[in-house]
Amino acid sequence: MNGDNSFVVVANRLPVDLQTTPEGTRTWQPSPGGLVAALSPVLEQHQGCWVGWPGISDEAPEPFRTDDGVLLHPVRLTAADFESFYEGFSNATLWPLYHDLIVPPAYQRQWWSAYRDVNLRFATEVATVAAEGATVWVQDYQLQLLPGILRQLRPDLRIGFFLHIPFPGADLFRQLPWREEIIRGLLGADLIGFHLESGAVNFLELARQTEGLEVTGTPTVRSVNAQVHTHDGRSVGVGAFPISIDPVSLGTSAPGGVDKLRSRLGEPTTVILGVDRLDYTKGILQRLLAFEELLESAALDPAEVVLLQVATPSRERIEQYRQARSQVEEAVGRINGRFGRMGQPVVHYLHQSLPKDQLRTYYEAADVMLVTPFKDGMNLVAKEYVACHEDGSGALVLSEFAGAAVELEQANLCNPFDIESIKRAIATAVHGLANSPETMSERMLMMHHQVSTHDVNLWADSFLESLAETQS
Ligand code: GDG
Repeated sequence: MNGDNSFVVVANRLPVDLQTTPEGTRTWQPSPGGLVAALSPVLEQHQGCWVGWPGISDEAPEPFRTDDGVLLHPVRLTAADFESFYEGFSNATLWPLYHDLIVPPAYQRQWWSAYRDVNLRFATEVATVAAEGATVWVQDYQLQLLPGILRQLRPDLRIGFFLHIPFPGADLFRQLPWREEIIRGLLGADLIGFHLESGAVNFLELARQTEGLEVTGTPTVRSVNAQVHTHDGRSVGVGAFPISIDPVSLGTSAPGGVDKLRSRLGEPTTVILGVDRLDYTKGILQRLLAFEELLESAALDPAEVVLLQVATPSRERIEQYRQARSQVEEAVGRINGRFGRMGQPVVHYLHQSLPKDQLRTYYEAADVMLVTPFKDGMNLVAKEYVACHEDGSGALVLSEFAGAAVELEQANLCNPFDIESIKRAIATAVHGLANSPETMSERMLMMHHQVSTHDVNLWADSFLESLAETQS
């Protein structure tokens, strides 16, 4: 039997946290992030439903409504599912493959089987909650088979899919033993969205190569001009929809917070900041090495500069994440050993998740923001930093390989594979702020204008309007 939700979002995770009351009762509390903030108005308007995993294995509480009237529908995953579907196929196969093999992907048949099972389970849940003719928006790489399964279960639905990470070139993707299944799964959607036109181009090429399908048009941004024509006579739209931030959900920093932070950091002339999930794609080690060499060569003075690195814990049971963490922590220790003074480390390192308002204070306080991933779908941190510098202060060092570099072209761009390039970009940013503040300010203001006129609402609206226009 069909459900009664005319708009359904499905993502690996539900936007909730498990909380325990003082009496010991467990309750599920909504935890709105950028995606939730962007999708909530649409979900509310349509009495929408969010289907996803509640973040804890072997638990699936009853569906419940948030204060905003959004229905949260939990999907149960066992500890074994979590290991094979999430840590295994999603994060040790697809994640490295889609990020251009920064570490080697592992291809394990048992993980693939779990990925198929879990996608089927999610699809079955969606099929029960979606009303006749409903719009379903599937999110991200963990659920790429879902559009195809759902199309079979419920041909009446209008299905959109958005990929939050890069989509690799055909030569890389073709390594995947289950490449046809993934492409076919995605083609169950009416519209497939990527951050960048390059991802869309890669997908079209694969549809042609692996499935022998006819492709027409070329991908455009925030509209649909390219189609894949499937063997069963459907046309699937493909386009680029660069995600962005919700400036409101960045919150406000506490009054005097910036001064307090700078004072706690020892009143340096220059505060350099990094904020990342601790992920090997983010290039944290490379930026530390670049910083170390700049101190070594006296291009930066340890008495004047500090680097504050927030590295949020992430996927900690996966071996390559453990390695990335230990390499980062070894470098932090070494740099402080070499260049710190008693009570004055030159690198302040936090391996923890901070409250949003504290993060905002860090963004505001930072003279130079370092965003140096080897590969990144978009990178919201870069956009959040820019959004917090509406006065034109600060400088952004940004990897050419972050999706955000397409829009933030006035940043100090660098090649994260080239340590000299990272060093040049950092040194140019630090010295530019001192020597040519007007130019730096103009550049920041241009980027700020871009981010404020292209926010997350534009992302959601343009995707959903394009989806509504697709021909079923
Ligand atoms: C994937 C893609 C794409 C980080 N530390 C803390 C914290 N954060 C928040 C940031 C930002 C978010 O997490 C990270 O988003 P990113 O976009 O930078 O990176 P991924 O997590 O890899 O996201 C990426 C994104 O999906 C969206 O499509 O841009 O390319 O990889 O919002 O602020 N938030 C809080 N405390 C922290 O310590 N509160």
